[in-house]
Amino acid sequence: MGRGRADPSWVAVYGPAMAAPRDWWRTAVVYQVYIRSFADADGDGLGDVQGIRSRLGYLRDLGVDGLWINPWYPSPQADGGYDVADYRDIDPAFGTLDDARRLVDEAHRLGLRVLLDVVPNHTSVEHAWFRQALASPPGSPARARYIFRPGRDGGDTPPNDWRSVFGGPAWARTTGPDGSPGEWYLHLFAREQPDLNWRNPDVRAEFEDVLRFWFDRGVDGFRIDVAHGMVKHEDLPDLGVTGEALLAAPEGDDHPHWDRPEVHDVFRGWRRVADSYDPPRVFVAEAWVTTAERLAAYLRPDELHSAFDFTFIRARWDATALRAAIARSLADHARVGAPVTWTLSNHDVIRHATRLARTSPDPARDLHHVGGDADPAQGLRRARAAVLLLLALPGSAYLYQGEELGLFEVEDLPEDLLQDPVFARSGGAVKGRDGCRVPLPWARTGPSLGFGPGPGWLPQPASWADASVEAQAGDEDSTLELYRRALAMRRARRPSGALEWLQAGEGVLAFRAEPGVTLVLNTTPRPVPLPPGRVLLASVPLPDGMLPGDAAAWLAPGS
Ligand code: TEU
Repeated sequence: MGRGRADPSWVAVYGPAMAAPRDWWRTAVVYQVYIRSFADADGDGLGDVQGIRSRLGYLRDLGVDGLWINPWYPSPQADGGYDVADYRDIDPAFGTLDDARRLVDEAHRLGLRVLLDVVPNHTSVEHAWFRQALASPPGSPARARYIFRPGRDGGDTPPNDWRSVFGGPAWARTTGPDGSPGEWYLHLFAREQPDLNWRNPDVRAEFEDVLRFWFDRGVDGFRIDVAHGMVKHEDLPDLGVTGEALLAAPEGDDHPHWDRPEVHDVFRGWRRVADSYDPPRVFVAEAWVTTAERLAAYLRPDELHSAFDFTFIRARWDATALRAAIARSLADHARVGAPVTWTLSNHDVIRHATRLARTSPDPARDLHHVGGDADPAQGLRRARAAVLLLLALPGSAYLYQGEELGLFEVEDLPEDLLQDPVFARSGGAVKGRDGCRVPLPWARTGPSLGFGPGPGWLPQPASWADASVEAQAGDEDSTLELYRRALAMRRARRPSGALEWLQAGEGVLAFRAEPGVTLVLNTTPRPVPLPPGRVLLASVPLPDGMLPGDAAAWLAPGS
């Protein structure tokens, strides 16, 4: 693989808007750009780098501090780009390295930070290392970068009982040049995504170099894919359980492939790389671990800066449960001096306007995109209230593209258009994640509602014309304008310090966060009296002195 060298034309441009403190990430709001579905400049149906460049002004006006871009590297796209063939380039379908340089420079001039997505748990089968491994004999150094093993029972049974997150066994068998069956390789996700061996020094050196390649080009940080899965137990022991149980990491250090203690040393090395830059670069981990305490272990001072807290993705719409989960996350993060990174949605989970619309909510079921009864009006109402909760909390927040438009999960996509490998690997039982990845509607009209000059890679519901940016901009009652007002207010008084819980009635959550905004959230269907204070913002129109059901408000002292 080629080694990246600093390219002087890529020196980061930090304009006056970027003169923020070095710990900007502690209170930042970051907008997730799912590149395939954000904006398509060249009309091939897939979003691209030029598309993102053309919408940077929108992101600045929305009021976010930066963007995280999902993988844009060359990839056969077996898993939406999470199967990377070359970590130091851009897929021609998305653009060129030169386009990326312009994007980073322009974003910085607008005061926006740029985070990329690094995928270290696995590569694509098309990656040069994996091709080399397949072409090399068992026991060779090329195979040692991945996890190859002989099968059991004379070779025909997988080396252990691990299952892929996407369904089916986590092992695929290789075939020799003469067509004879050979060793098996591990893939915790699709078979096109072979797992790397993080006990191999080549792997560690390679990824530190990949980080430098992009940091040298001005990139401000990385989201780390499957940070909790990278290091496996040396002996690859059987799990002894099947199905769903595998997806939930148990508490403790001994799960053979999730949340193992050895991974922390990898991140100490990454932190040293990030800290060698001025300004220092940052990380946000995607780590599905069982408790806030275990998540906080990734955020010790010499490890990662931040990690998504999935509290809201898993929580019920209930003030008591929400309060308990928030308090736990705050306390566990405080112990390591890290801010909490709150989020409501991302490209893997059902859109929260639909999750919150469920009339018989079951967060576990929703995580798997299997559908259920929904009340869209309730969903949108709660989604608008939820973002006021999110943005009132101390710490950082990540928004998923389209949530500012109140978009719903598209649950009726025709099956022949589905691309998520989850659909095929589950034998059609799980519809998969395409429903939250439908291209954004920018305009009321056009073949893809302003996403691009032609149709997008997935069709948008007709109702999205009225949800488009064009339809909502300037309409005071729209969800887009609610987000803009909330983000502008938050920039003026970023909640950072302590949070004080306030007395509130049954089903109501209330707190005051330094430097002084009070949040009141009513999770019941009935109106409740508002506490005293001056209303700064509310998720619905407020009748005199009352907070309606499924609504939230921000208050300041005074009347
Ligand atoms: O996701 C990791 C993960 O375990 C889940 O979010 C999983 O994708 C989901 O529960 C399956 O329904 C990360 C990426 O965010 C995801 O898009 C990738 O598919 C996955 O890693 C593999 O790289």
